[in-house]
Amino acid sequence: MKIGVTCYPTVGGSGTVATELGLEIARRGHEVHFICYALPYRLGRVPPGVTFHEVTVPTYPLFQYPPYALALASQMAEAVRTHGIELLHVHYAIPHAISAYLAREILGGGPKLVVTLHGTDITVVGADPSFLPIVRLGIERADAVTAVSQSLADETHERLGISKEIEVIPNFVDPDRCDRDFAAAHRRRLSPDGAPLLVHASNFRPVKRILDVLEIFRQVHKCVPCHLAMVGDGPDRPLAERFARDAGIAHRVEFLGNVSPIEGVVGAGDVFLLPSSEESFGLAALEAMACGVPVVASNAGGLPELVAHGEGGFVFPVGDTGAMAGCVIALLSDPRELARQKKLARSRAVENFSVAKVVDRYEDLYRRLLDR
Ligand code: GMT
Repeated sequence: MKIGVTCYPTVGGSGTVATELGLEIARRGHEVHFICYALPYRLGRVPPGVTFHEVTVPTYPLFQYPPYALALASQMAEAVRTHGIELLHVHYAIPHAISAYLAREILGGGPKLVVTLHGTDITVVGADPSFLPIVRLGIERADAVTAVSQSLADETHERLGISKEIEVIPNFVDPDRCDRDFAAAHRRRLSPDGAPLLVHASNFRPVKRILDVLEIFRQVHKCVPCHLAMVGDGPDRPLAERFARDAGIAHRVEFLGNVSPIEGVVGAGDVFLLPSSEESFGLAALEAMACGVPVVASNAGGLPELVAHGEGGFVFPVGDTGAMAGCVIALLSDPRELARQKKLARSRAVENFSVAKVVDRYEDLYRRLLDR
């Protein structure tokens, strides 16, 4: 098969999933073309069978907002024409779904279109009236639409008022990316006194509620001295740094920025915190589980589909920092139970969300569409 993939190339779950999926599809002998405005951060060395097509957007004094969606559509059409791409798989609906639809219109037919919804493309920006009609059109004209959780599929039906079938294909992880020695080296640095280590990783946007992360840590640290590693960056970082200073916990909290590979730091932790108000899936939590780190999370969106309460993780109502802190304290105070939860986290990730199983489902979807 010849597959075109479009995603945001920046650090983030949708770009990670799109890139790892493309790479795995290429490993299975198919031809994969990434069509993006920059080389996806996770691509690294471009392997045989993978081609990168850079989308460039010309500037012009009239363009206060460079028309990226149009440049992308033209580049997609060109790549399809030149390389015989049979299927375009776009990740994150805005603006990729409508660009793919336009590309097919330019060609007068041709490639099958698959749109994978990742979360905020529906729950935050996609539901905004300025985007909703165009997102709805892009979804309705696709040959197949997938969502990373049942919760996101349901929200898409409700918020967009569409009845189109949405196939749920969860995100996935490669458990072999967890390197115990590398994680142990991070742990020695982040917890030189050997105290427990809590970890959070995100883009520090308001939906991640990173002040809740710090509040949970503050409560836990009062009972069980520990450390907190904050991985990632984003708009709420200054607020969080101020909170840590004001709460007198700054000396135990390290803001690390974006790190690569994320599994190094995440895998160094004892517990991973994700108290988000919106979370279609929570890929960072899955990465933690795969490294044997139990997750304490909110029950927002698709998180309860990933984190089974009591089986390598725990979920609580959004904003209930007291319950989340209580859960972490109980875990850290009971080494046998913590060790049991670490094992359960790893096995849940491996059994339900490993790359091989989930990519089979995408490959099967591509075949079904191309055989149609
Ligand atoms: O919109 C974001 O916050 C970023 C977006 C992304 O591109 O990573 O995150 C969403 O997609 C991820 C990959 O499917 C999911 O793991 C995240 O849960 C989802 N974020 C939200 O729903 C807030």
